[in-house]
Formats: sequence, structure tokens, C-alpha cells
Amino acid sequence: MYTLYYSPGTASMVVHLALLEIGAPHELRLVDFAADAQHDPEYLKLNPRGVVPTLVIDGRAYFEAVALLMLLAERHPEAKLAPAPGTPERAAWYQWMVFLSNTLMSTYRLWFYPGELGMPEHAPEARAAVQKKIEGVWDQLDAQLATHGPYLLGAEFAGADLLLTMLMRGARNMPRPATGLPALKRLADAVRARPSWKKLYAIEGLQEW
Ligand SMILES: N[C@@H](CCC(=O)N[C@@H](CS)C(=O)NCC(=O)O)C(=O)O
Repeated sequence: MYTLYYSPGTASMVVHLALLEIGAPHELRLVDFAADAQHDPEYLKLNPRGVVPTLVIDGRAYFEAVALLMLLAERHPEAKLAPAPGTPERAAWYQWMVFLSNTLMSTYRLWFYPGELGMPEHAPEARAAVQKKIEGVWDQLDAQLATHGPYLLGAEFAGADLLLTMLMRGARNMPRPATGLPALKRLADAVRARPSWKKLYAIEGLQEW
């Protein structure tokens, strides 16, 4: 049994999607951002940075969405969220998981939380720099998918595609949404058609995108 601390439509989505893809029994605990529950002292004991997701396994809490996705893929190989260990596809899977974490996820913090840049609101140059970095990653990914897609690993869907689609969703209100690029949109459409995506929308009460 897993316990996932989540907030609808946030970085916890990818872990929730993985649990649904696997069909693993799990309990959901809402972290109510409106009530600042992510900074509740009890929650901070589980997740010291006060963010979601947190996944509790056998009474022990773990954090970082991409690490949790990797962990679930490893614990449930039958769900095929990752290619078999030791294969070139597995190597590419590690590559893209870490790439998405290092490039988009870390930069999203700077876009959505200007306080992390030490400013209450973005100075125009800071906003432009963060936007440029994100858009450069979309261009790279679109080129990758156009030549080696339709999925990040080529012909086969994997957990990295759940992560990428969640991140595309996060960019839906940015000046240049990722789905404006054709190969990225094709991948997003394929992932949004999956039963896990639809089920998550129903459970988390999401509508847009
Ligand atoms: N790198 C972290 C990022 C998590 C993160 O930024 N979560 C956001 C939601 S998308 C959050 O909890 N924000 C609440 C806050 O910062 O107060 C992870 O992957 O777990």
C-alpha cells in the first residue's frame, strides 16, 4: 500500500499517474495549498521543503517526483513504465528522466516561484531569461520527437512520457505553450488519451487542458 500526498494538477500528478498505470493500491492525502498545508510542521517532517509529492512506502516518506516515478517503475516492472534494465532503451530512459528534472522541473520553480530568485515578482529580465530557457528545452524536445518519436524512447510509450506530458500541461498558460509545437502536441495527445490520464482528471477534479 502506498500513500501519496498530492495537490491537484501539480508535480504530484506524475506519481499519481504512475500508480494508476500500475494499478497499485494506494491512498491519497490532499495537501491543501489554500490552507498552506504544505508548510504544516507535521507535513514538513515528511517533506522538509514543503512541496508535493511525497510518497510513503512501508511507513517511510520519500520525495522528488522523478525519483518517485523511477522507484515505482522499478518496483513494478510488469507495468512497463521503464524498459528492461541493462538495455539501451533503459539507458535512454534514465537520460530523459534526469534531463526533464534538471532542465524543466528546476526552471519551473523559478517561473512559478519568483521568491526562489530572491524577488517577490519577476524583474522583466529575469522573467525573459527563465522563459527563454524553458522554450529552448521545448525546441530541443520537439526536434527529438520529430525525428525519433512519437514517444521519448521512440516507438514505445514509457513513464518518461507521463512526466513530459505533465510538464507540458504546466506550460499551458506560459507565453509559448509546448503544445504549439507539432511533435510535442502529438505526444501530449497520445498520453491524454490513456485511461490513467482520464482517471486522474476525474479523481483530482481537473478540467482544463
Ligand atoms: N522538484 C520537486 C518540485 C516539487 C514542486 O515544486 N511542487 C510544487 C507544486 S508543482 C509545490 O509543492 N509547491 C508548493 C510550494 O512551493 O509552496 C519535486 O519534483 O518533487
